[in-house]
Amino acid sequence: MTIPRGSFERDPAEWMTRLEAIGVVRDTLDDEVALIGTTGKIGRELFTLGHRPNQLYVVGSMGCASAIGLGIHLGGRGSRKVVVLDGDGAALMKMGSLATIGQQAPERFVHVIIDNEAHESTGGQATVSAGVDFATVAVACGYRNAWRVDAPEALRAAVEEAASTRGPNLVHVKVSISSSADLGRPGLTPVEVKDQFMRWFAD
Ligand SMILES: Cc1ncc(C[n+]2csc(CCOP(=O)(O)OP(=O)(O)O)c2C)c(N)n1
Repeated sequence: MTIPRGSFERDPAEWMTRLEAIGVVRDTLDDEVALIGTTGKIGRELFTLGHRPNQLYVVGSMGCASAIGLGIHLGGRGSRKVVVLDGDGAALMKMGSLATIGQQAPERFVHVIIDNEAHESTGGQATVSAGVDFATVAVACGYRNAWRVDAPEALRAAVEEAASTRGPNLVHVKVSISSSADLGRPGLTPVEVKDQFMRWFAD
């Protein structure tokens, strides 16, 4: 079994914001990568950073982003990479998906868990993620590599390597509990986003 890499070094007061983490992941990847944002403010922040046809926002179905990402990977004919932006609450809600992903072993799959130790989107209720080592869970489930990071440079390096190394791979990143008071929502309907994404994916 692979040994997860990295550790959380910083004081939680120094953790980057979720928006910053999403921006780092998005900027590290090219727009040939399918980028799936989980339910709540992760998807909304991803949209706010700039909509692209390769971005899919999972509205409502909390916990399902990684399973949807796996399905997209399995359905893909080409060599497209799939990167899932998950939340700690969402990942915990459907932790069984890690076992399915490990078993299915999608090779171009990167699972990023953006962990603020809370359900921030719905009021900041605490999750139990402070006591959960997602990187160890992932490799125990069959992921090929996993990283723990809590700084922007380390996140960039981990995502770069995770996206260019045979997967499935997981990056667990710690972020602060914060968001903008006037955060927008996708200006396209979920069906419009899905149709656009499917056309892009089929190209
Ligand atoms: C099954 C289900 N339960 C609850 C919700 C409401 N809900 C939407 S986002 C969210 C919080 C998600 O928390 P997390 O994944 O940790 O992401 P964060 O909001 O902290 O970025 C909740 C509870 C939902 N959409 N679906």
